[in-house]
Amino acid sequence: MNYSKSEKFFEEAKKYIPGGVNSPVRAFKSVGGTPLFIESGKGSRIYDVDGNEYIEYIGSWGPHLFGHNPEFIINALTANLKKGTSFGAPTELEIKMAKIITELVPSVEKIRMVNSGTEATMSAVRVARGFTNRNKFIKFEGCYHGHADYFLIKAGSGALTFGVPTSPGVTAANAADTLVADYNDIDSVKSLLQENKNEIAAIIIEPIAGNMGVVPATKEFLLELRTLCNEENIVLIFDEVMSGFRVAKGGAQEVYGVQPDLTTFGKIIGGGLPVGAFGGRKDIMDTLAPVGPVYQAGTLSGNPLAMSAGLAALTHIKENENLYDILEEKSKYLEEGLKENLKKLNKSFVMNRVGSMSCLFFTEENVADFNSAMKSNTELYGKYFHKMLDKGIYLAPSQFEAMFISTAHTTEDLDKTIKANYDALKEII
Ligand code: HOZ
Repeated sequence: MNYSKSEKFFEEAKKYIPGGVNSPVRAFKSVGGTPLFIESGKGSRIYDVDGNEYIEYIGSWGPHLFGHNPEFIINALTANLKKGTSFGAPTELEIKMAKIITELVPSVEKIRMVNSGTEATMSAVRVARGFTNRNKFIKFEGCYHGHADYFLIKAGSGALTFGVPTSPGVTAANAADTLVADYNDIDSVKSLLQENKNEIAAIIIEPIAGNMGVVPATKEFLLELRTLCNEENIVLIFDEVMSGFRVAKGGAQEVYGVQPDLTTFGKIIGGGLPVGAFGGRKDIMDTLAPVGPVYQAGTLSGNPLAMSAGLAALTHIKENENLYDILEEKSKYLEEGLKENLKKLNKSFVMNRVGSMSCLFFTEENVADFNSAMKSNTELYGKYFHKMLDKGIYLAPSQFEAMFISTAHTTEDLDKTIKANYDALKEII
């Protein structure tokens, strides 16, 4: 394929933007080569500035549950665009948005809109601290909760991709109240609780980790976390920025049957526009200003355009009874095809999948936590990524990101992907 225009754009971009990108993983640094500059997207396809077409599995890192640019989102945006882009004052759309989220996710009694997952998680921890009058919180190694200072400690996603899970610029003081436990290891949580009796405000977890590849928590682990939080009056926060409305209408908490006290959202709830949210128990949420003393605010929070796109997405989810069955069917089809390829090639690389979120790890050992994810051969993943790209399949440019399937992926798309996967693997192993 010819990538010359992308290469030219990248050189130009690097002059004005650090690394030429506005978010590090996009730079292709961990897989090598030049990032593609995208011109447009429709359904399961994206088109780069050189005119190349790809079947793609990033879906803007999660939001595009229905593929790129579905008509119903364009219509909602167009209708609202004419009314005004931002008021910094309440609109009816915000009520509709809050209402639909509380209907779909029963643990959410009240919700506040923000502009990104990062804002959602940082606000959720602040409100948990304000509610409990405690400072410390527990996160898990390899989980990524956005880039607020105190979360960038043993974090996943881009930080992990570049081997700097704990970022310079995070001061010791910032990190002091962040305690890190091991994913799926309840004993590591119990030890921290014992060492920090009555000091822990919150435990925050991605119930389906999507930032060290896809690594689901076990149900037992989440149930035990729930019990410990009840016993110690700790706020349990599920970071469902990725899994929310992705794996089920009610997110991972519906799949597992475990209710958190607070949930953070992003990605799908914006229908492709920048939206995040955090919500949960009424008594906790009501410690937020202007009802309570915990301050949190934002000029663009609840922005009418973002709300209209998000509301269109959530309404579509609410009204489509068999949506998640369709996604499961497509995702299973792809998983079985890829596993069949591995069998034919005598390789037993691990494929983790929950609904339409999945990850092919280049390791033959079970991946259940950070350390096992780290056993992946990232160099081989880089080779695989480029082989797939050359065959017209656009995957995440990092071993430690998820692969997302949308309702727009057709059987033909999936078959092409399975064939490309076989050919790519054959060429590199
Ligand atoms: N690491 C981010 C997703 N988990 C990447 C976001 C982006 O580059 O847009």
